[in-house]
Amino acid sequence: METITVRAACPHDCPDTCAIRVTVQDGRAIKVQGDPDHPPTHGALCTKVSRYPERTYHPERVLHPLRRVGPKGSGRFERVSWEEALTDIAARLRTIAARDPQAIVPYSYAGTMGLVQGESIAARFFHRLGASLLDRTICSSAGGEALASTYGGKVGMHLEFFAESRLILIWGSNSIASNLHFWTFAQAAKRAGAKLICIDPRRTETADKCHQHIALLPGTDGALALGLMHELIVNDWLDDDYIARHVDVAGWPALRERALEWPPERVAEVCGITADEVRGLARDYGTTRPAAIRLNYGMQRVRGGGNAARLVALLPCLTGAWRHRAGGLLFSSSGWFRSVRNDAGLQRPDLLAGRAVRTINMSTIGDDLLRESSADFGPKIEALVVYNSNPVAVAPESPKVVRGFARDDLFTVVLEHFMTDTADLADYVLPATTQLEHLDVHTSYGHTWVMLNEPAIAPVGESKPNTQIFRELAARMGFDEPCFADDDEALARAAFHAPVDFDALREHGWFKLPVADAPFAEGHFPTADGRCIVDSKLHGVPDHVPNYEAVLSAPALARRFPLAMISPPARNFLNSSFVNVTSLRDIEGEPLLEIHAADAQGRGVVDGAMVQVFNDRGRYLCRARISPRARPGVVNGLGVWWRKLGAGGSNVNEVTHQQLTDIGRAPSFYDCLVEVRPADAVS
Ligand SMILES: Nc1nc2c(c(=O)[nH]1)N[C@H]1C(S)=C(S)[C@@H](COP(=O)(O)OP(=O)(O)OC[C@H]3O[C@@H](n4cnc5c(=O)[nH]c(N)nc54)[C@H](O)[C@@H]3O)O[C@H]1N2
Ligand SMILES: Nc1nc2c(c(=O)[nH]1)N[C@H]1C(S)=C(S)[C@@H](COP(=O)(O)OP(=O)(O)OC[C@H]3O[C@@H](n4cnc5c(=O)[nH]c(N)nc54)[C@H](O)[C@@H]3O)O[C@H]1N2
Ligand code: SF4
Ligand SMILES: [Mo]
Repeated sequence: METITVRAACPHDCPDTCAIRVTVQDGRAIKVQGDPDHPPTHGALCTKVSRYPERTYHPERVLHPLRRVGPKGSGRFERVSWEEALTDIAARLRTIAARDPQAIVPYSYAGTMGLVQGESIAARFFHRLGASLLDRTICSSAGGEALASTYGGKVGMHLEFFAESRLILIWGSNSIASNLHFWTFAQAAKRAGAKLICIDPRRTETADKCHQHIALLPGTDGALALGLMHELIVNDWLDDDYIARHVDVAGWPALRERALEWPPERVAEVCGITADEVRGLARDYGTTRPAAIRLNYGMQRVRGGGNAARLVALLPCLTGAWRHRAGGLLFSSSGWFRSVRNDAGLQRPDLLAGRAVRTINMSTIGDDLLRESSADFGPKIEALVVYNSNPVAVAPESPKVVRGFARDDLFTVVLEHFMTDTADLADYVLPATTQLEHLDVHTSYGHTWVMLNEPAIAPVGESKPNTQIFRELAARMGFDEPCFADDDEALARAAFHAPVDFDALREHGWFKLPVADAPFAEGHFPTADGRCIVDSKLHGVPDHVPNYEAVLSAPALARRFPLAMISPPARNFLNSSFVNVTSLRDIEGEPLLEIHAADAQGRGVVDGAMVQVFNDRGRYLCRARISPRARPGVVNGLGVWWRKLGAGGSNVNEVTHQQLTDIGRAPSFYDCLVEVRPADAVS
């Protein structure tokens, strides 16, 4: 019996990017464990990924190419050979491309965050083809562009130094569920006497463990940040020296004036909290050193998410919190990798050869699949190639997404591990390898280590890496540029510029970027003049932008649908990944709607009963849990279930909409009014 250990990295869309050791016995992965030597993740994996062998050898893995034989969505597929599948797919794509290659749309996101199995050969393929480009906005572009308009990039504090903070605001983040290794450092700070405050409409398991929980209404973070600024100004808690030297001097007076219009009483009314909560939070933030903010994506999935993220990001610039390495803010660390990543080398946009192709926003795929050709839109979408994503479950307003994917005249190819809701609506499903079966390299959006993932086992069944599938498809399309012959190791080697060295990465498994401990202690923001931006050329001076759908901003709609619904992730799933892993689904049980007792009363909603959650866009079924985790007026629909494994073939995105955020063209999933009634009520 031969047992070896292989060095890997977690590929999932999670800020932690854990270092993993895979134990392989006679060619079979039997155990995955965290690597205790990796400083930011120190040997702990989350429950989801510690079940990786269960997912990898799942009896429902797609093991060979499949071609649809029944009507779309019937679930009837037949096994075909790779040769047959790829030849037919290439022929179909060629026919469409002969009319207009922009009618072909790639659809991919972060099923794997790997640079090789993400956008390398795949991007080259679509660039060479002249297909539509995809605007990858579904998760973080509101906050990301907001940060770029404030600090000049997605840069922030080091994860580890949160352990030394005296005050941590955990803002729009359920860290215990979605950023476990940050939570470890926050716990260390707590043990050393730091105060932890959670700002979240939902009383999460993270909120339970903080000293204080401020349960504001969804989409009101911008107002809260303005209120904090008001208090910082009137109480003289600003760091005038830091502002004078490192803040955009032209923009600050206008913001100062705006903030003075937000006294605690006004903030309290808009946010649905008390004026004392605003004052107390401002006092803590204004008078504690060092003070850190862990901002996360939850607060930017609303209409004003971009402006709100800008306002929060300015707080540590006004108090000079950046002077200390344990002060400042972390939203995403991905910008630190910008200078070492060779994205153009991997993705080769030059293969577009000067063709101006349109861009499709992945967040409006529901509407866009239902559009006809027009001068404004360009050609009707005739083909979709989906990889690393499950849009039928995760994209907003799924009634339209499903109708779009179900179109008889749409040709859809899905590269997947499993028959997801999206794969069910495909013409071809191609089996892809998992992280244990392929080579990859990773950056992170929660720490500053570059990571390597070595393949631990041979591909399961007939599965192939995404790269190999696109290589073989390129050959059949007649794309003979040498870049289509690059193998995965060549791609991994090409992924980074110095000082990241692939051979050293292979030896050690990871490489820490040289980022200063307190990067903005002396300014040096990655902006044109090194100062943080208040008045952005693109977006002006930030302001509170109310939700599309809320009691205060849309009173007529709120009379019909009075409850605000947020749909944060369930702890044991990762977006829609892992929903089909039985042991994890057993922990989650069923799709749940948390509702406050005051809202359940009068609606005939009883604890544990099935309910319909609905609005004009659609309805979904789930089980009601009367719970103090929900605040009055807000219900929490935990996501993101596979529709077919949820109740009545539906999930939370039945009711979300496709209107975009103020900055970053992102979905506003948590800006959504609904009504709730018992499932057996007659509509
Ligand atoms: N277990 C698990 N981990 C995950 C994921 C997962 O699905 N499951 N998803 C991964 C992905 S894709 C991402 S992008 C990251 C980050 O993922 P996020 O989606 O940021 O996940 P959370 O940390 O749960 O943060 C969301 C929190 O924001 C709160 N929230 C909702 N609306 C508002 C609001 O208007 N204001 C404020 N202040 N809070 C609000 C929600 O109640 C929730 O607790 O996590 C990753 N990690
Ligand atoms: N209502 C609501 N909707 C949401 C959210 C929410 O909070 N509420 N969260 C949003 C967020 S933050 C995000 S990031 C998106 C996430 O949306 P997606 O990026 O689509 O994430 P997943 O649902 O995890 O689907 C990823 C798929 O990729 C597949 N995959 C993994 N690795 C590979 C590989 O190597 N090759 C191939 N071919 N496939 C692979 C997995 O099997 C999985 O089915 O969802 C968004 N949708
Ligand atoms: S999902 Fe996140 S916490 Fe879990 S193993 Fe992967 S990187 Fe680590
Ligand atoms: Mo995400």
